[in-house]
Amino acid sequence: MKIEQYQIAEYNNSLLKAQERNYSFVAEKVNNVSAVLKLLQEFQVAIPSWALGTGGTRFGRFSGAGEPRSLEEKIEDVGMLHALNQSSGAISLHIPWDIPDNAAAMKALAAQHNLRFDAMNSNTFQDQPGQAVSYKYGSLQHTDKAVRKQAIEHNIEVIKYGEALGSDALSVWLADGSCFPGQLNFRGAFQRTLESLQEIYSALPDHWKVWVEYKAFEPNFYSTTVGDWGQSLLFTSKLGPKAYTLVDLGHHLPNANIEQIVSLLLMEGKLAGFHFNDSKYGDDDLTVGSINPYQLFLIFNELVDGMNARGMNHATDLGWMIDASHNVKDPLEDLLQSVEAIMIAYAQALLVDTKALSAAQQSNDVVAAQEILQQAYRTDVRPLVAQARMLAGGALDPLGMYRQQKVRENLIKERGSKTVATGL
Ligand code: PSV
Ligand code: MN
Ligand code: MN
Repeated sequence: MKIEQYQIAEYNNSLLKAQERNYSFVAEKVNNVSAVLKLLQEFQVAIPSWALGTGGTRFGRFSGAGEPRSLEEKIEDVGMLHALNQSSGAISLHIPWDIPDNAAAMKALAAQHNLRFDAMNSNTFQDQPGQAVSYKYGSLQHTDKAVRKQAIEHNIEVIKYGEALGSDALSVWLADGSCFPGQLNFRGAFQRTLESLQEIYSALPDHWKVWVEYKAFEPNFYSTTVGDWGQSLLFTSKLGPKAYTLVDLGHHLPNANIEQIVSLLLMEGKLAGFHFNDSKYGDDDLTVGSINPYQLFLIFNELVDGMNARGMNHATDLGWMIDASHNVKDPLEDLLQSVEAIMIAYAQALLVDTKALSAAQQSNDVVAAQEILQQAYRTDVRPLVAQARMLAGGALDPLGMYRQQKVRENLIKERGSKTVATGL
């Protein structure tokens, strides 16, 4: 299923009048609107290969129909999303869920769809068939050297796959931890994990980075060895300049002030980037912006402010990725919604009057500071985002066009109704 440029142009024509009206209404209130449009067009969010199929819960998985049966089909799905929104120009692979057997061919296929390969994700949280030793009691932290060695070698293998694909980052999330008090010596687990990470670090090619993702709980429910940003920062500081801390929005304890964490990691030059999702209770992996869009805006506000202060390129200097998966939605529709929510939050953050905010902060005008942020947040920036997308060659309303083109129905015809994509 491919969406052609002429179809997008035709679709946009049907919406153009309304778009022009809505766009001019918001554009006249924005200073330097062309700079905002340019930043929006440059911003790209990577799609995880494991989010293209229906996600499971630990109680069951209700597979959707027309799911991608191979990595090729996953790349095609992301290519289709990118054609629609022009903001999903990268794919992130999880090994061994999506092993690129023929890396050159995969790279060529991705390039045909204007996609690049984002960070590579290793998996030492599941045992694979034929594996010599088990990760039941952890991987890089394990008390048995043979398990640690197996996990280190797996990560090095993932780097090799990534090199062949043109990726430049390894993303490590560890399920390591403990389920009961007394099960683990915390310092011992930390030291062993650090030594293992150091071996992986020393296998990184020159221009590569390693991202250490933290998570408060699950699957371990008493302690997690990389449990919060402090522990991740401790690892990444000890590892060296190629190591950064990855923030997954769903990996905090309830009500954590994620925007403050982001601000300080950025200040220290240790922020790797994001796994975007949303949550109400835990690592819910819900659609970005579906539960707490104000928090997402506040995070982007810190990002824009912090990245500008450090002279960073918004589009390329951090890793932007979605990490969500759904049991009840069409995964492609869900991804379109997530990317849209990210673009909206980013656009709102670009509208913040930073000079006025800084003055309000300086004079402790609390009310003015709040008003300035909310003024940006309460602006309906959707026509701005749509305008940027149309200028880049995308559809004014990607989800609307997806439905109009009956993409899912066509994928079911092509692939069948009983397909199950690899992933969790
Ligand atoms: C773990 O909850 C996580 O967020 C990590 O990023 C994994 O790689 C991913 O989810 C797998 O779904
Ligand atoms: Mn994640
Ligand atoms: Mn997660």
